[in-house]
Amino acid sequence: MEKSEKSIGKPTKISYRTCPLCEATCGLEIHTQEEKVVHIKGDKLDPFSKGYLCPKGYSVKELHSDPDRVLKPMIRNGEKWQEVSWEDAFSEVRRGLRSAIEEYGKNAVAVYLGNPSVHNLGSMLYVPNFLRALGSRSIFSASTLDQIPKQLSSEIMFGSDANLPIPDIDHTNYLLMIGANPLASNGSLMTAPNMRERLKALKERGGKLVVIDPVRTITAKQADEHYFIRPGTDALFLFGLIYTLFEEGLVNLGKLVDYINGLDEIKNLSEDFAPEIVSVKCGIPEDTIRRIARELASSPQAIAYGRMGTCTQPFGTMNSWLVDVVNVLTGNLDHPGGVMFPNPATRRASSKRVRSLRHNRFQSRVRKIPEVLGEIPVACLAEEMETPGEGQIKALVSIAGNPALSAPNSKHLQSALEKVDFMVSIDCYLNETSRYANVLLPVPSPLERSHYDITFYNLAIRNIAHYSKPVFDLPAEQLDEWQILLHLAEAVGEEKMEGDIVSKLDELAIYELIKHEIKNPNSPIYEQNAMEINAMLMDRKGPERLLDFYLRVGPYGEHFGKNPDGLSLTILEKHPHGMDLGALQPRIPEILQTPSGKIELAAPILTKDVERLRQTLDSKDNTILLVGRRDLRSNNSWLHNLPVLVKGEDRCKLMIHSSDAESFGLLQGDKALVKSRTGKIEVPVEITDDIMPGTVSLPHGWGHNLSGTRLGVASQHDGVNVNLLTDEQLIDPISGNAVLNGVPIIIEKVS
Ligand SMILES: Nc1nc2c(c(=O)[nH]1)N[C@H]1C(S)=C(S)[C@@H](COP(=O)(O)OP(=O)(O)OC[C@H]3O[C@@H](n4cnc5c(=O)[nH]c(N)nc54)[C@H](O)[C@@H]3O)O[C@H]1N2
Ligand SMILES: Nc1nc2c(c(=O)[nH]1)N[C@H]1C(S)=C(S)[C@@H](COP(=O)(O)OP(=O)(O)OC[C@H]3O[C@@H](n4cnc5c(=O)[nH]c(N)nc54)[C@H](O)[C@@H]3O)O[C@H]1N2
Ligand code: SF4
Ligand SMILES: [Mo]
Repeated sequence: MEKSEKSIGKPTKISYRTCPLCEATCGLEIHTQEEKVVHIKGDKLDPFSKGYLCPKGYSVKELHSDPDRVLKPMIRNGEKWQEVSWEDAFSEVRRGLRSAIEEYGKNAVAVYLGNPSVHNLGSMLYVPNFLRALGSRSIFSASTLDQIPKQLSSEIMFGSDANLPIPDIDHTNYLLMIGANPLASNGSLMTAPNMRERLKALKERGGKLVVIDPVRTITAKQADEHYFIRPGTDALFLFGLIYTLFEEGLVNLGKLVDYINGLDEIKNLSEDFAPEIVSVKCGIPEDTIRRIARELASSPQAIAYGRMGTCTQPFGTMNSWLVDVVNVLTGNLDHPGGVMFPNPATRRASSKRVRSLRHNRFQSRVRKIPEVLGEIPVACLAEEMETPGEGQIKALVSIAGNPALSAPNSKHLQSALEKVDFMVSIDCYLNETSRYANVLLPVPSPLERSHYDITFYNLAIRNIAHYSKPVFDLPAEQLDEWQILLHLAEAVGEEKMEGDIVSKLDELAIYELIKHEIKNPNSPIYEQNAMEINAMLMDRKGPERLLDFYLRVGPYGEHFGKNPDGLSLTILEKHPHGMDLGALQPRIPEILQTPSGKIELAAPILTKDVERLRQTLDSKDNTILLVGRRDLRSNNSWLHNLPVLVKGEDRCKLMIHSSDAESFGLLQGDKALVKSRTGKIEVPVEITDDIMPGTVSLPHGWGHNLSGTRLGVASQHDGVNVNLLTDEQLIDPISGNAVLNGVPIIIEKVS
C-alpha cells in the first residue's frame, strides 16, 4: 500500500497506481511530498507491467500540476468565463437541459462520451445512471471513431460485444498484425503493458511477427516481415487468405467443429477473391498471401489481429469479421496462443444466454444511419445538431471528449457546436470543444481519484485485477466525476431533489443493481435477500461499493460468503500492486450468446456487404490516400499541454514517399497544401520511403491554434488538425464508423 520513508527534509510517501492514460494499464510508483509529486517510476512489483512505463506515464506528474487545468466550475457569458459554485453550476445545467427537454423532448439532448471516460472508474460506473435518467436516444461516443466495427462483428458472431477475441500474445508463435502499431500506441483491444518486450519474447521463442500496414512503422521495423497494403483493401487480402485456406484444404476447425454456422457460405463467398485477383488491388504479392495463409494454418499457435487501420475505414466491420473468420478456420479461436476471451474479475454471469442484436433498432434522423450498440455514429453528430425539424439536437453534454478536434470534418462540427442552444462539458481543460460549453464542470486529477480498469481487463491478455486508491485526497472544493454525473442525473429529472442528492441516488444505484442480480439464475446470489446483500456493502459508497459488488459476485468472487477465499475489494486493497488471476482459458461454448448457440461465420448482415467489396475489384483508383498515425508522446488530442510531451521537434508532419514528393515538386521541409472534399490545410512534409507511394500519413489530435481555449503550452505547439480533411460522409456502412484512414486527398506544393 503506502509506506513512508524519510528523505532529506520532508517525508516522502510512495503510492502505487495504475496509469489511466492508455489501454496498457501500467503500474506507477508515485513518490510524493505533501501535495506535490516528486517522482514517478514504473512499479516493478506490478505483476502485469513489471516496472515498464512509457513517457506518458511520467507525464502524469505534469498533468497533475498543470496550471491550465480547470479547478472550478465555470459558466460562460459570451466570451467571458466566470467561476461559480457547484450549486450555481448545477442549477444552470438543470435550467439549460430541462428547457431543451421540455420544449423539444428528450432526444433533443445529446451526449458525447470521449475516450478518457473508459479510463475512469467513476464514469464507467455512473454514466449509465445519467443516461438512464436522461432517456435520450441521441448517444454518441468515440467508439464510432474507433473500435465499434469490432464490437459489432463480435456481437454478430459470438452474441455479445462484451466478448471480444483478444490475442494471447505471450503464448503465440505467429502474429499477423494488420493496421496496428502497438509500439507507438501501446496496444489496443489487447491490454498488455510493455509490448516491445512481449514482441521480443515472441521472437526469442522462435515465433514470427508479420505486419500489414501502408507505413513501415516502428512495429513493422521490429517485425520479421512487413508488407505495404493499399489503404482500405484489407478485406481483399483477408478473403485471399480465406480462399487459400479452402483451396489448399487447410481449414481446421479443431474443437470448434460443433459450434460453427456458415462454413459453406464463407467458402462460396471467398471464391471471387483468389490471391492472384486481390493481389493487384491490395499490393501484397499473391505468393505472399498464400504463404501467410499456410503459415497461419500450420503454426500450432497463431493469431490474426486487426486494429485501428482495419476498423476506421470503409470496410471496418467486414475486416473485423474476416479477421476472426481466419482465426476460426485456422483453429486459433479460443485456443491458447491464438485469440481468447478474457474472464475479468468484474464479469457478471449473464442472465439471458441469448441476446438480440443491438443494431438498426432505429436510425439517425437525418441520414438514416443504423443505430449501433445503442449509439448513433459520431459522423452524424453535426448534421443532427444543424438540421431543423422534429428531433433536432438542441443541447449537448460532452463528457471527456474533444470532438471538435477528434471527429471527422471538424470544421462542420465546430460550426454546429457553436449553434447548439446549450452545452455542458465535463472536462479538465478549457479546450477546442469545451470552449463552446455554457457550463464547464471540472474533474479531479487522476491522482485524486481511485482507479480500476473495469473496461480494459475485459480486453487484457491475462486476467488481471488491480485497484488503486487515490494518491491525494480530493481537494475541498472538487467533486469526484461520479458525483458530478449523479448531479447531472438529478438535473435532467422532472422533479428537483432536495438534500444529499448524491447519497440518495447512489443508494438507489446499488440497490437496483442487487435487485437485478438476485433475479439472475446464473448469479451466485440468485434469490438471496437484497437487503441482506446491501447491508454487507454498507461500509463503502460510490464507485468502491459498486466495484466491491461486481468483484464479489464475479467469477473469482467471494460470492457474499459462499466462496470465503474469493475476491472482494478488501482483498484487492491488500494487493496494492495488483493481482494476476492467470492466463486466458478457453471459454467456448460458455460465452456464446447467439440465438443458435454457435459462432455465426456468415450472418446475412455481413455477407450481403460482400458485393460492395467485389465491386472494388473493377474500380480504378489512383487517388492519394491519407492515413493516420500515433506517436508515443501523444494521447489523442489532450496531452499536448504538457511540456515534457511536446518538447523537441515538431511531430505534426505529413509523411510522403520520395516518388510522390518528387512528382509534386516537394523537398524536405517544404509545406504541402493538402485538400479534401471538406477542407484544406498546410503542413510541413517529411519525405521518407517508410510509407508506400500513393499514401500519406498525418497524426491526429493537433490544431491547437483556436481562440478561446486555455492551453498555454499546446497553443505554442499547435500543429494542424487532420480532421479538417476527414469527411463525415465517409463511413463503414454497417457500423456507421467514421473513415479516418484512407481518405482521398489532393496535394500541391505551397509556393
Ligand atoms: N483523424 C483521426 N481522428 C481520430 C483518430 C485517428 O486515428 N485519426 N482516432 C480516434 C480515436 S481512436 C479516438 S478514441 C478519438 C478520441 O476522441 P475524443 O475522446 O473525443 O478526444 P480526446 O482527444 O481523447 O479528448 C479527451 C478529452 O477528455 C478530457 N479528459 C481527460 N481526462 C478526463 C477525465 O478523467 N474526465 C473527464 N471528464 N475528461 C477528461 C480531455 O481534456 C479531453 O478534452 O479520436 C478519434 N479521432
Ligand atoms: N501514443 C499514443 N498511444 C495511443 C493513442 C495515442 O493517441 N497516442 N491513442 C489510443 C487510442 S484511443 C487507440 S484507439 C489506440 C489505437 O492503437 P492502434 O490500433 O495500434 O493504432 P495506430 O497506432 O493508429 O495504428 C494504426 C495503423 O494502421 C495503419 N493503417 C492505416 N490505414 C490502414 C489500412 O487501410 N490498412 C492497414 N492494414 N493499415 C492501415 C496506420 O498506418 C497505422 O500504422 O491507441 C491508443 N494509444
Ligand atoms: S503505456 Fe499507457 S498505461 Fe503504460 S505508462 Fe504509457 S500511457 Fe500509461
Ligand atoms: Mo481510440
